[in-house]
Amino acid sequence: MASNLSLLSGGQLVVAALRAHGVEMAFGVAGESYLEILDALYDTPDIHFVTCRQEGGAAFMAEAYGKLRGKPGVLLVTRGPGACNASIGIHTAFQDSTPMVVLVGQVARHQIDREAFQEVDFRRMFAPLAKWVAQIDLAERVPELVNQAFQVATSGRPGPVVLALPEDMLRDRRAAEIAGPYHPVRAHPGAADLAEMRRLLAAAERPIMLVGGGGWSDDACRDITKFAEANDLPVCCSFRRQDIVDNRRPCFVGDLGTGAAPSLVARIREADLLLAAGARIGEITSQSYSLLGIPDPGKVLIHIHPAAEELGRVFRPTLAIQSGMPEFAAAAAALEPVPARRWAQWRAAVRGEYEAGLQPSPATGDRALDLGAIMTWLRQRLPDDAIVTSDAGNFSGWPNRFLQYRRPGRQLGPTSGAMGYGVPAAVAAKIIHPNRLVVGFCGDGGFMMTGQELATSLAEGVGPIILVFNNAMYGTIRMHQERRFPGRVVGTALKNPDLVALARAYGAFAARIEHTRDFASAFEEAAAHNGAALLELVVDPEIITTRTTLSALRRQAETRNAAKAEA
Ligand SMILES: Cc1ncc(C[n+]2csc(CCOP(=O)(O)OP(=O)(O)O)c2C)c(N)n1
Ligand SMILES: [Mg+2]
Repeated sequence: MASNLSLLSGGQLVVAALRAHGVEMAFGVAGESYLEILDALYDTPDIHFVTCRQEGGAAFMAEAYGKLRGKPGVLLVTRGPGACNASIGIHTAFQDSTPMVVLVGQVARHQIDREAFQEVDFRRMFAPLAKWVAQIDLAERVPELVNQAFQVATSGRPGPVVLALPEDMLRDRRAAEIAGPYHPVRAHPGAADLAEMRRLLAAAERPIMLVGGGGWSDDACRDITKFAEANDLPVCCSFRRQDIVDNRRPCFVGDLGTGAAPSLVARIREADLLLAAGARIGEITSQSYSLLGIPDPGKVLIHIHPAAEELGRVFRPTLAIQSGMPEFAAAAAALEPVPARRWAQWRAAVRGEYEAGLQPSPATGDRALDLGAIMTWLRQRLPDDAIVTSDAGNFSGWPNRFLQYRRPGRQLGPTSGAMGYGVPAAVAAKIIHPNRLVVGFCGDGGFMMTGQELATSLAEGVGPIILVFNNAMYGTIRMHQERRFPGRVVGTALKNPDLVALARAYGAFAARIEHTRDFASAFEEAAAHNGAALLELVVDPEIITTRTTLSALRRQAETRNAAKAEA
C-alpha cells in the first residue's frame, strides 16, 4: 500500500510512470518549469532524452516516433512559449491519428489565473488540437493520470494527449503506487458485419479498396494485403500512407493524395463499391468532398474505422464497422474469399494505369536535373527497410509518385500538410533506427522552417540524408497563384542562403546537384558518410509538379480568364 512506498517528488513520479509505460525515449526543449522531471531523468539512463533546438522540431520528432513505433511519442516542453512552439506537431499528431503524450510545465498552483509568467490555460489552448487535456494538481495522482494519458492516446483513434504539470506539484513529495503498462483498447469487427461485408463484395462488379489512417502494425499490413490478394481487389492508399501495402504487388494501384493520378480518381468514380479501411474520408481523400455524393455516396460504401464518430461523418456508409486496424485486418484475412469474382480485368486495368504512371511525364523531362530519372534511380536503390520522410510541398509529389513504399520500410509524412516535418522526422527515425537508411525529402521552404534540427542530429551522432528540392519559392502556393491570378507573383519568391555552406556549418556532408549525372555518386557518398548529409537539388522552377509546368498552368489560366471575360 502507499504507506510502505518511499516518498518521491512529483517529477520523480512522472518519470517512474513513464518507465512503467515502457518509455525509452523522449523529445523536448528544457524549461525551468519542469526541472524536477529533468533531474529525475538524470537518474534514469534507460530513458533517452533527445535535446532538440525548437519545440516544433521536437514535437515533429515525437510524432514521427509515434508513427514509426506505434506507441506514444513523448514530448516535454515548457509553459506558454514552449507549448506554443510545440503546437504544430500536436496538431499533426491529431490529424494524423498518431499516439503522443505531451508533458507541459505549468505555473505554480497558487499562481494560476493571475496570468503569471508564461501562464496559459492549456485545457482551452489544446481543446481542438488534442484528444484529451488534463492538469495534474496532486502529485499522488501522477500514476493515475499518466496511465489515463497513455490509455487515451492509444485507444480507439490514436492521438495526442496533453498533461499540464504545475511546477510546485512537481516538487511535492508523495508516496504513490506506480501503474503500468497501458493496454490500448480497440474494437473488433463482429461476425455479422464481416458476413455482410463479404455479401456486398460478392455482389460488386468494380470494387476498390482504400487503406489509410493510423494504427497499422506490420502484421496488420500483411493481413490486409492477404485479404486484398485473396479477393483480387485493387488497393489504393490515402495521402502519405503508401507504406500500408507493398507498392510493388499487383494489388497496389496508387495513392489518393494531393497529386493523385487523374486515372485513379476516375476509377474511384467508376467503382461500384468502395471499401475504406482505416482512412477518414476527409478532404484530401475525397478530393475536396467531390469523389462521393453527400451524404449518399452514390455507391456501396463499406467504411471501417477505429472511431465511431468518423463513421457516417459526411458520407453515409452502406456498412460501417468500428474496429482497430490489426483486429479488422486479421479478421478479413481469415475470411473465405468471395467466389466468382467479376473484377480480374478491372483490377489489372487499374494496376496497369499505376504502372504507366511510373513513367515520368515528357513535359517535365529534358532538364539539366531530370527529377523523374533521379526518382527512378532511387526507387531501385533504396533498400527494403529504408525509411523515407517527407515535408509538405509540391516537391513531395516526386517521392509519392515514383518511389515504391512497403514494410518494414516506411513512409513518414504529415497528412496534416505541416511544413517543417521532413528534417525532424528523419532525425528521429535515424535516432530510433541508426542502422537503417533514412532519407528526408524537403522543399527549400520547409527545410528553412526546421532545418536547425540538423544540430540535434549532430549531437546524437547519427544522421539521415536530406534531399532539398530548391526551386527558390514556396512552389505549392505559386502553383495556386498561377492558376487563380496568373503572372501576379507575390509572397512566394524565396532568397535562400547557401544551403551547402549551411549544412557544412552543422558538420554535415553536403553537395549541390545541378546535373542528373551527378546525383547517384553524391547519394552514395552521402550514404557512406557517417553522419548527416544534405543534397541540394537545384530544381528548375518551371517544373511545378510531376505532371506539368508553371508556364502551362499560366497559359491554361489565361485562356480560362479570357473565355470568362468574353462570356
Ligand atoms: C507550416 C506551414 N506553413 C505554411 C503552409 C502553406 N504551404 C503549403 S506548401 C507551401 C510551400 C512549400 O514550399 P517548399 O517547401 O519550398 O516546397 P515546394 O512547394 O516549393 O516544392 C506553403 C507555404 C503549410 N502547409 N505549413
Ligand atoms: Mg520550394
